[in-house]
Amino acid sequence: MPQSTLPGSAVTTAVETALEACGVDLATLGGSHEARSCLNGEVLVTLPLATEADISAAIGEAHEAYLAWRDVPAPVRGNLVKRWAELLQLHKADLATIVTAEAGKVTSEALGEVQEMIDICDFAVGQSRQLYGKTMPSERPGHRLMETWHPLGVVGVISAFNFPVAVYSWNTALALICGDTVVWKPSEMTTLSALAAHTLLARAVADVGAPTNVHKLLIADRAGGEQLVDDPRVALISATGSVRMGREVGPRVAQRFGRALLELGGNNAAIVTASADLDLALRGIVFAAVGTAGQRCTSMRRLIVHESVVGALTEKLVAAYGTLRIGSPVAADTLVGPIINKASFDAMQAALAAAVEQGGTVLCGGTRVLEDEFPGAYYVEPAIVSMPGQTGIVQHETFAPILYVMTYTTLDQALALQNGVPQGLSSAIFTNDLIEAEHFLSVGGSDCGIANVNIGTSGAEIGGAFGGEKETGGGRESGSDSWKAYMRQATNTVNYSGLLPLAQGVKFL
Ligand code: UN1
Repeated sequence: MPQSTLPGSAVTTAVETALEACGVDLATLGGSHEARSCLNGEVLVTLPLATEADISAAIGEAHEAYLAWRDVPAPVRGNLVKRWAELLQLHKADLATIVTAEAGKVTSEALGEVQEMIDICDFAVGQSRQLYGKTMPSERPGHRLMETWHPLGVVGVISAFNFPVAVYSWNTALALICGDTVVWKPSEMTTLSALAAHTLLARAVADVGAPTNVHKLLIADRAGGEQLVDDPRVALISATGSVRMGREVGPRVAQRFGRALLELGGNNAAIVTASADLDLALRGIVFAAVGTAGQRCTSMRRLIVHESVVGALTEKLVAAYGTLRIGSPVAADTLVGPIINKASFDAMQAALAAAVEQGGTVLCGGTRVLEDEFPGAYYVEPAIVSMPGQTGIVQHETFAPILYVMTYTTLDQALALQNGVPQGLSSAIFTNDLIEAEHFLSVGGSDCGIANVNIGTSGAEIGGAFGGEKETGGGRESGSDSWKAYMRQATNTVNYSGLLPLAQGVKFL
């Protein structure tokens, strides 16, 4: 159901007001980079692009700052993140306005994204008092064996357009409390969201008196990203994006023996069993498949349904898709905003054509709407496609709202389909059968980094570790003990015996 009440160039005014509220001085902007709104395709603001020399200088300054910051006690470092959270809370609506304008998220999801930043800051502040190392019993008398965790250095963060600020904040909040400094290259499609989040952090830095350069923002193109990846002064590259991007970043960082934390593509599925509560499943599926216009890493792309309920469920789904309000993400009742750009739209159309060619049937959606009103923006009806099997296009992550539906007879078949793709980020099962649920979570069940029961594939809380296996890249960010990725571990043996017994009973001298 397309809606045509879009704000037009009022978007630009709203973004300028929000940027100023966050502390950005608009007079200092201007340059060759055009920050656009995907709501209408308009240029919002222009920004200067960092040159090779700027990038090198930024990394150098961040490294200098690291040498001072690592000596600040971790709980004191936590004060910086605590202040950042306060400013994010104060400017939650401003930052959400900019996220909506650039990435097209509906207001509730944009506010949720900023809330996710505040949540990880809270988590990181607590973590700043819990950078625990273990003490182990030594095999030698009069010896102490223990481990300590030390800051790592400069962390390079490369982030994607779909979560323009939250995923970056997972990395930054933890890196800062761990004693690292951060150089951030955001997506070129969401540079204003980045500028606002960075400015709020710069204000927090000033407020608590932390070193100015603990955090640097690079508005840079692809070559700038490559420079960051290749610079040996950057200890860890944490990159979110496509598998194609990860295939380049991983080996380049490994080549110089740097560390990489990769969060790449997903091809997330839900299994719906015969015992599932179909109304609950319906809501979980629609949010996961359609939320953020199908542009989350965790978006549901495949539905594996027991043959006995597939008819009833697809009927409900097609009916629900028919009521989705598509249009201005700032209108209170909109659920589906625009997708990011023409390339995404073209990829979606190509995927739908391939699916039909491979025997699929489009049950609903796939059409562009509001084209006359907004020729420079891409509003699409989310699509559901019934597929006879899982070869071809279903193996690929298309970053757009397409849900492929397949059927199964036995749970083993369902699990084989669930795991039978190259990616391994998120997964779900809808069931009221304890045995099915436990099978899904067991070692022979889902092979993904995230496996949920009676919840969709997206919308994870920050408290758990976030990331996935196989082509998703293996990295873990956000909660649990992900902080360890941002530190180096040292093992210490202290001998207070006055003798020199050797381990493993070795006799020497
Ligand atoms: C992403 O899409 O890269 O679980 C991150 C979710 C969000 C984070 C998604 N909390 O959907």
